[in-house]
Amino acid sequence: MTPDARVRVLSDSQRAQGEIAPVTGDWVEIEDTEGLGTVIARVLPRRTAVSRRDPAEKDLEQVLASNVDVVAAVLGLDRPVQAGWLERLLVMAIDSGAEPLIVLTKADEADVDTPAFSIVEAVAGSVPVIVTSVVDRTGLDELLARIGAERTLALVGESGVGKSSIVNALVGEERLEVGEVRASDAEGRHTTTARELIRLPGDAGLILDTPGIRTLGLWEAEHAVDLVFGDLVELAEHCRFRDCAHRGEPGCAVQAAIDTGDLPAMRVRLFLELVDELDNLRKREAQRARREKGGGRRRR
Ligand SMILES: Nc1nc2c(ncn2[C@@H]2O[C@H](COP(=O)(O)OP(=O)(O)OP(=O)(O)O)[C@@H](O)[C@H]2O)c(=O)[nH]1
Ligand SMILES: [Mg+2]
Ligand SMILES: [Zn+2]
Repeated sequence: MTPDARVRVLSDSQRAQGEIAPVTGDWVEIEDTEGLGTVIARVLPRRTAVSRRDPAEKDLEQVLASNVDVVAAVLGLDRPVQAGWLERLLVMAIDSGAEPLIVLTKADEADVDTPAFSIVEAVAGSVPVIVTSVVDRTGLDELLARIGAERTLALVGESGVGKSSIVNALVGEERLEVGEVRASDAEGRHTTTARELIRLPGDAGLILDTPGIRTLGLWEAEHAVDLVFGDLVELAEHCRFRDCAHRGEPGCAVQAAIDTGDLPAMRVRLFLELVDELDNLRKREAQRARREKGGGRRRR
């Protein structure tokens, strides 16, 4: 979009392979050329960027969207909530530099006594949570209020949780294709295959839909300790023992905060689970690295 019109421009393949390939949400400079027509001359610096480490190439950062103001980690209440998954999604949201938000979908299908709400609350910390349903329109006004004119909200989450359905509900028409989920395990079918920026009617802002993501890895898990559980890391500095495991040691500041009711016990449990999981992940990584090194020697 330019101030005057919507234009179609080329992104030459050389640039697409360069250090900054344009992604959905970028502001770009365009120029007219002789042979190619209008092309992208430059990608302007990004205010925020939703990114993950490329699962295939461990150290490569993959930018999924840029210049968004709010990143919503979307979870479906039609399936069990995995704390570890939410932690990793939140890392993407917080690390983007935008405001993080948690959106729970399909409230109309939620079990009344599902543990989902307490798990989400324990992980969320100070991140706001909005419960929605496109069937009875629960929470949609609340979600709209988080966007607002000239702001952009990006939706990220697993396939089938209802990201595109939210877009359609806010736009007021079937703007995007929506896919069924498998009845046995609520697994989605990866209906959305491209990222798309959509303008909401009545100057209500923009919404960015993304394809479902399957994996977030070690990098996200490591950063979850600081980004999602930063308050606990800080608190733990006040434990009497430097190597306190917060599992009943004397002088444990974490336990003290649970006892005074300042800290939900569930939040601490999930934190300790993450720390354990990370230990295991790191051990396995180290083993794999050793194996790969050994294999290399044998080949020589
Ligand atoms: N009951 C109920 N079903 C919903 C709700 N929102 C979405 N669904 C259903 O969930 C399924 C998946 O919805 P989509 O919007 O395609 O999910 P998505 O997150 O965009 O999935 P991908 O594009 O594959 O990443 C569809 O069958 C929707 O009708 C809701 O609030 N309530
Ligand atoms: Mg979709
Ligand atoms: Zn402690």
